[in-house]
Amino acid sequence: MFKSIGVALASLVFALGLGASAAAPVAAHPSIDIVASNWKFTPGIVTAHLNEPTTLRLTSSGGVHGIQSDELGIPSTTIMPGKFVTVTFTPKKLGTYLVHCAVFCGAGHADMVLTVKVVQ
Ligand SMILES: [Cu+2]
Repeated sequence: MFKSIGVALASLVFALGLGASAAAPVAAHPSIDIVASNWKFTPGIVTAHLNEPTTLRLTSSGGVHGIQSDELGIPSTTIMPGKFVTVTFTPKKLGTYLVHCAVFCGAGHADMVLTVKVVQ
């Protein structure tokens, strides 16, 4: 008796879980997690779609970094260790954009680049 209730509950929770994950892509626009560190972004290359909002969820695993791009419409955003900051932008022009780290972070700062590919 108790066993069958447990199984029924487990299947219900499982079904609800599937329902939620199946609905998520329809409800929200793309979100990409990016980890900044000394001295790179991981992933280093991300893809966004023309005229579609994309959210970047940024955090740092070491050091304070930042991004900013007038061309992509990304406002100046500081990335702090252990915290998440989100920025949403809508690219208006196709192309490959090099977004340099916007906060001086030491020896590798000049080479710290996030590549954003804007595709159709
Ligand atoms: Cu930097």
